[in-house]
Amino acid sequence: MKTRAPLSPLPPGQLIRSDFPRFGASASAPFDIPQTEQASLTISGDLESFTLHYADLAALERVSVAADFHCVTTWCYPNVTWSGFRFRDVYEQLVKPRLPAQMTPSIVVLRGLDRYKSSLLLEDALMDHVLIADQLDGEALSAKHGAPLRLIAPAHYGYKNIKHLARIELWRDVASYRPAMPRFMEHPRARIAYEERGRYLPGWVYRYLYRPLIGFTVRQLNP
Ligand SMILES: Nc1nc2c(c(=O)[nH]1)N[C@H]1C(S)=C(S)[C@@H](COP(=O)(O)O)O[C@H]1N2
Ligand SMILES: [Mo]
Repeated sequence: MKTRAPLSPLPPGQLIRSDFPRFGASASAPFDIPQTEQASLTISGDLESFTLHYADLAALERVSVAADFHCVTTWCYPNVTWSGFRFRDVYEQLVKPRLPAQMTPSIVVLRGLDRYKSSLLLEDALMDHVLIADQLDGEALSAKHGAPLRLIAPAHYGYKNIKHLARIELWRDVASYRPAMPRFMEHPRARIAYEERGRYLPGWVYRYLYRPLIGFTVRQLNP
């Protein structure tokens, strides 16, 4: 296996893995994965819903981002290159013109085809390196890692990096989002640099809660 070195110094509490496993909560739910060119995103929330097609995204500038991938359970897979379209470009060029007057969203809710969801503050989603990606290390995104489209937010823990992205909701009020997981497990921001692993408890406490779950989850999802 190719050896990989992290691009940035390891953030607090993270440990390098030599493989990039499929990881997450809901990978066993059956769902169909469309071909990339057939992919679409439903845009909804405090606006009249509409659909973006892959061709709408493909008309935007293509950008690549290389970053270390960090799961909140403390594993890190170094130096992954994603390619796709900036969330900011999608928002500014394709979504903003369709927002009702006076509507300023504060939160973005992201949903996958497997019914997994999470949220980002709009200001975090508009950061430079946040992508709607369709490629990983120069190849079309695999089913394992989130085909056909995946949100990539490299400054945020893996659980904000929604695979199989199907729907983007924009809400005025952050209270419009209710986490699927118990609230203490989902931080509204989840910035890696600040070890925002979850709500209520200090970041380092979660290291010890989550580490024992890694082996089991990896075995279950990577037979
Ligand atoms: N749709 C969907 N996205 C998801 C998850 C999931 O279960 N479903 N798990 C999240 C978690 S906790 C992590 S660490 C990363 C794992 O990405 P990977 O499977 O490509 O390693 O995906 C995130 N995005
Ligand atoms: Mo994760």
